[in-house]
Amino acid sequence: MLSIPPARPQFEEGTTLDRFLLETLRDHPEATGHFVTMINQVTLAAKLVSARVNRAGLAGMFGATGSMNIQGEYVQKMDVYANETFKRALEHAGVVCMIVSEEEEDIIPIPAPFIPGHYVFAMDPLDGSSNIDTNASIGTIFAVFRRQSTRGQGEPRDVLRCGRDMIAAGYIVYGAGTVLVLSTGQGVHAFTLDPSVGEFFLSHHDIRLKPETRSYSCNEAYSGTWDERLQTWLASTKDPAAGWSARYIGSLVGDFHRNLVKGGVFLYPPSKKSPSGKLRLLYEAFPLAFLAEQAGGAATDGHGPILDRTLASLHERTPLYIGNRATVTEITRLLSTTT
Ligand code: AHM
Ligand code: MG
Repeated sequence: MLSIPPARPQFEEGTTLDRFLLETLRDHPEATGHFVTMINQVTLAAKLVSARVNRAGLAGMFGATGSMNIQGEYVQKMDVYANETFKRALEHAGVVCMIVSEEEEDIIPIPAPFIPGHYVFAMDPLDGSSNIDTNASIGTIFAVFRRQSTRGQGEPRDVLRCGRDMIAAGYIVYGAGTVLVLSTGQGVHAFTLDPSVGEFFLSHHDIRLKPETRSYSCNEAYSGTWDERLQTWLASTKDPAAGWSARYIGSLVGDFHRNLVKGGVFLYPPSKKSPSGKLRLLYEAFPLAFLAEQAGGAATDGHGPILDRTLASLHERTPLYIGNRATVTEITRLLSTTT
């Protein structure tokens, strides 16, 4: 009798990011070439930034440049390096028509003689950069839209979009290891860089956020100026019987990644210091909300889903409540009740 070998799992150990994309995007041949090229350029930049982050202390890359960005924040040397590296990697590949970066006030057009492509790429090139000098996790966050205009360098309407128009989103966290987390709308998958061969390999397939986990991440020192209903909720987490714990790195990408893997909710409410919230809608809240929803979690601005918002200006800020669905829903319900 013939024995039939067990079916090969679709994604066996050693699946590279490239192979994963080609197999999962097989039904979208029109997108495959350009999209995969764009992600390949993202991974090239990520490897360069990862290598520089690992050597930051030796390469004289700790500390600030002495100048401030358009957000009024001190620019770190690594912010500049990451911004330039991602721009250089993407501009010549013929796949994006424009780039938007936290580090630059205006839309960054694709310079001649390079050819503008199908996609809009919005990024926070180095989130949590104030943590560089401490070796804590930092990261690059990105959102991808398909352009609406049909030719040329792209127009503001290509980026002033509803969050639900995103076709892909992800981040790279530079921590104890370098991990790329990506969604193209078919679940959330993580790829870990093996620095010895310079490849990203699938390490976490179809990550799911549990419906509920009792862990929160926020800058609690600001809670004295939060909405009182939120202060009451926060006080309730101090009941030992409720079983809560707190984890806060102060690096959105690091905190979100931890919560994605272990469970938890991240909050950055409006405070006296940041009345509209601190985080930016386009390249922080939108992409992480895309990932959270794809993983079965939720993300709101305290009133409704982040992804239902439409961007009014490039660097618009928003409050953010993101992570396990039950806690995000509870907080949003509390904030929506009239006092
Ligand atoms: P950045 O994009 O300039 O690094 O600022 C955003 C960072 C987030 O990573 C983090 O969640 C937040 O700022 C921390 O803010 P705070 O120091 O107010 O807690
Ligand atoms: Mg940031």
